[in-house]
Amino acid sequence: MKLIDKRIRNSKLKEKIMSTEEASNLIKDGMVVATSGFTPAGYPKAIPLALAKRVKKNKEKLQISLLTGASVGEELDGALTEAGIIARRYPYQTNKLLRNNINSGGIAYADIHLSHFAQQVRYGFFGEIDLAIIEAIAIDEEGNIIPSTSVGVSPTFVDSAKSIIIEINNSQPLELEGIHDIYQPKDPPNRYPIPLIKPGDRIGTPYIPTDPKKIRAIVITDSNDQASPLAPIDKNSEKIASYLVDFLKNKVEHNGLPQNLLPLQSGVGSVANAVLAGLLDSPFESLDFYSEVIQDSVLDLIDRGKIRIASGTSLTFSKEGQQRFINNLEEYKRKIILRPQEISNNPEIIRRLGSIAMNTAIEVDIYGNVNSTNIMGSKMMNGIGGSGDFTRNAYLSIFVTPSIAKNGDISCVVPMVSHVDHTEHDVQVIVTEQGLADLRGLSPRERAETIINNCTHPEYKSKLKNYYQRALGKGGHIPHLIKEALSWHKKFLETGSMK
Ligand code: 0RQ
Repeated sequence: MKLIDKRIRNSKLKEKIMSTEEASNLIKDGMVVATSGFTPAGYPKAIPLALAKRVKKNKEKLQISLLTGASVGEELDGALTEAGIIARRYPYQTNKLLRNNINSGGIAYADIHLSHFAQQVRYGFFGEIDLAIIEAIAIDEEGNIIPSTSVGVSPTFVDSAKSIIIEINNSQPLELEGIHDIYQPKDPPNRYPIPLIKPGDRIGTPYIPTDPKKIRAIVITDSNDQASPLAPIDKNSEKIASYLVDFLKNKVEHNGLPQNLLPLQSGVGSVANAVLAGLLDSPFESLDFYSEVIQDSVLDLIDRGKIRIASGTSLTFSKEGQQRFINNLEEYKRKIILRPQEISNNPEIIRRLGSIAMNTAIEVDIYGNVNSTNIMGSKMMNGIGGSGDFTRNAYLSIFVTPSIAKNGDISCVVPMVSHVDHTEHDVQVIVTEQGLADLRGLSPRERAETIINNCTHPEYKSKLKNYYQRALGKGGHIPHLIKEALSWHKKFLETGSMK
């Protein structure tokens, strides 16, 4: 069989094949455009590049609202930002140029919990979706889309959009077929419980149900997902990982946590990666992952025979990870399931499974509030992503962060965070390279003492103790000297150091 017949199995749909330039002409000024893609995996690449090139060349005025699953690659967020095409952006991003435009007010960005996004699209919160652009490995006989390395919000975009463009990406292996499990809940008042009881349950279809009449164009492409380079694991990340593994071991021995723990969720980044690496040499076996992003460290754990099942919404590998995954795809496919982010991050399911959530903070305060998004309370970094979905609903909600940033000029433990994403009500454990604070059941005053004693850097410990002692003199359930609490950040902004 010819490759094209394997990739497009509905012969009538082959008539829709066109060049990327022609397909990009379907995108018009003012449109709401929704694309596949989650943490640079499975996003369309050729059409956005063609669009950006044309707009720049012709100096066209063309601006769109861009909706995706989460962050996407340079070819989409980078190229469209550079060409001035993005007017509005939802729900998460990690692109430097885009971030700068958001922070200067040039692009309107709303940072949204990833589990909420699909239903908010269906509820019409972002207006009608004019066009969905979806990367696929194939289209089946009925015209259904078989997605590539991520699912994200694609099923909802395909349902809601007036028209669909498909990028068939020949560099994404056809053998991915069967890894996906697509299920969409009905909307209130007709919503039923989601029938997923165990992380490995399959409850949907291996393709995105698609109305073939809406498919306006198909383009054939051949380029890899932008790989995320993995930072080497540093000493501090190793320390954080070892405190965390010891804590979990202790909970298994003394607090009835099962031997194979509970389904794990881990954020992205180097500390998160180190924590998963810490599990490699831990005594835990038969681990389940119910997370959003599946990174290289999950492949390590699978290879070591530590993982029973890993469920997520995207495959976010380094260059070597991509190759390793492809070389042993049939084996990995037995252990990995990709779901819509509405299911991978679903509060109902996370509460049911009793996940152990591990995410990274920018800063934490002495009472346990966490800032994950806004540097110095004001400059957007990436977004809340899925951290809130898991943190609010997990069995155990853990945040990790180095105790200092910017060569020690910033303490990541402060009296009051400059922006709150996760409140004191949601956060149960904080870990830095200095130690671990177990906040479960503690009053705010007990939390402050534990966090200051266990997690702060020696350079800042006496300063924080001094603040807390004087705040105690003022009394209150959460003792604070409000003006002084806020002046920590002010001092950094004015002098370049919190010291
Ligand atoms: O600055 O970029 O100028 O070097 O913040 O910090 O240490 O590189 O950390 O890459 O692990 O990201 C929270 C942003 C951490 C990420 C965050 C500065 C620091 C550096 C980045 P530079 P690092 P990481 C799963 C769950 C929210 C979404 C989430 C994130 C930059 O983990 O986006 O969890 N999380 N999703 O120097 C000022 C401080 C600072 C600081 C660090 N206290 N004050 N600047 N920095 N601490 C994924 C998804 O949901 C898709």
